[in-house]
Amino acid sequence: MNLARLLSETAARNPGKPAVVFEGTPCTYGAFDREVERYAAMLHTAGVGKGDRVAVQLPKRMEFLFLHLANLSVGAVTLPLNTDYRPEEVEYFLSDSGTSLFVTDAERFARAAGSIRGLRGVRTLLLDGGGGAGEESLFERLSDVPAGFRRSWPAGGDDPAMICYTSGTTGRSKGAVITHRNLVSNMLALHDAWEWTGNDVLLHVLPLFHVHGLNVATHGSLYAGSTIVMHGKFDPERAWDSLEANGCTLFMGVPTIYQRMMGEWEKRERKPDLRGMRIFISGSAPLSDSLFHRFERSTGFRILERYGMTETGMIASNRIDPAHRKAKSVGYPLAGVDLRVAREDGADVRPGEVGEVWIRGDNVFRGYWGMPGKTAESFVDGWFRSGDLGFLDPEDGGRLYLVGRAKELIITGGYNVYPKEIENILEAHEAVKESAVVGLPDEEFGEKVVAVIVQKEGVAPVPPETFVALCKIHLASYKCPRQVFIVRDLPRNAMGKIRKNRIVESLRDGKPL
Ligand code: MLC
Repeated sequence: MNLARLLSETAARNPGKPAVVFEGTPCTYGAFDREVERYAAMLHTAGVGKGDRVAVQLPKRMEFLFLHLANLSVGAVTLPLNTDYRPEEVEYFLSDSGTSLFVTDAERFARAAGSIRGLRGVRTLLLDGGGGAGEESLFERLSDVPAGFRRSWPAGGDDPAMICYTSGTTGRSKGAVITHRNLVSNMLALHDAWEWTGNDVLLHVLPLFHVHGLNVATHGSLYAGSTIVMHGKFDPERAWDSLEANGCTLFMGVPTIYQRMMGEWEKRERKPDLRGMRIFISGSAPLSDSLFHRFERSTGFRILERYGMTETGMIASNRIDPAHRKAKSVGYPLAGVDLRVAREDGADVRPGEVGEVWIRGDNVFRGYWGMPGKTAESFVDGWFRSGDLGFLDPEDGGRLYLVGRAKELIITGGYNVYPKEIENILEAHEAVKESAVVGLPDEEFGEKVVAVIVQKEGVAPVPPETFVALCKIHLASYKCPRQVFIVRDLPRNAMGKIRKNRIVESLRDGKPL
């Protein structure tokens, strides 16, 4: 049960059919599979083998996909990295994971070189030519597959296939170790749930460095033998044009993407012809009922909302029958996924009551890389504690609704951000006494990151922009505060704990803290 092997088998059944059309250039299943093999041979020659971590920080392009599946073919583990990560974030991921090969482009490498060259045991390959200081070039290393080389797919089952870093409650990101079994079981469950076939054409506008764009959209489509029309970057105007021109049947996005698609739809006099379309799927962040209804009123399609997490892959989905898609509900657990709603003491809630969503099944990850303590905290008797609060509707066959979070997580445009990571950066500034980072409701991004800062007494006041600029040095843009407020005090409860709910309410309603 090696994911790359399964995909290679699909490729062998559809050699002449386009697997991916990237920015207008088709790549057939046959050509795709040959490239994966060539990349696998290159990795093998470079000494990359079972269990080795290969970090990939590349713009969205075909090479990303070839390399990822080649890693899995030689038993190595892919660490997909957000292209926006700053050098010190990258350094942490490489050193924490013990990465042996880092593949990136010259531009990113130039920024990060200072931090990365100090890491021992990390070899770097650059996509677009060697670096000034002698880094090797990926393309120069790629050659014809040497005689005698065959992919042997030495990893499978419970062996790791990917390590995906997720933001952490304590400010340190955690690497979720995802196995072949996790990937394959989840892919098969979605294949059935969404009745995916070789006739499907998926418009792909998501980043490849996350579970949504890579595992759900790309693996799923390559397994079904369907065609992916891939855009390098999401643009609402191009997305509608492409859905129509390519007769697409599937689309996947986060709510921010649907929000922007609606804006574009409403501007157009001639609406796109969506005759071929089967399903618009949304995930990674809650879809508001107003957007669900607005989309349906305009396009005639009910968005199918599903629920997942990096640690668990996809958990629940609304049904393929539009009559069984409901606003604000993420549907029913997928085949093979056990789900329960637990009280704080771990007992089941009464039917219909709110509690924490716990998950068990082949889809659930193995643990956090090198963090046995954090892993142990996340599981109870084999159940993964999602941190999401929800309830099952007993009147509607146990349909799942999510209503909030047990932990302080901000989801902005489909990216997860834990406040601690930003607070740590702010509080390292000499003028900052304390800070609180919260998520405020935002029409476009769902939530936006906002910081509230108390300055130390007796130091010259520092303007808010300085703090935004400071964050931008250390953190990817999506984590940086959109607004910074300087206040005299933070509201606290009787225990002295900062009342973040109060901060959110005050800022939202424009009241003083
Ligand atoms: C971009 N920016 C964001 C942001 N995306 N800020 C906050 N939150 C975000 N999500 C920043 C940019 O860096 C830039 O900052 C500014 O906002 C304007 O950028 P933009 O050009 O308007 O943004 P764009 O590049 O178009 O990106 C928007 C987006 C993107 C919605 C297309 O965020 C996106 O692709 N989101 C999908 C994320 C995703 O795939 N999540 C899946 C996680 S997996 P500045 O300062 O530089 O101007 C998962 C499991 C599951 O959660 O169930 O799926």
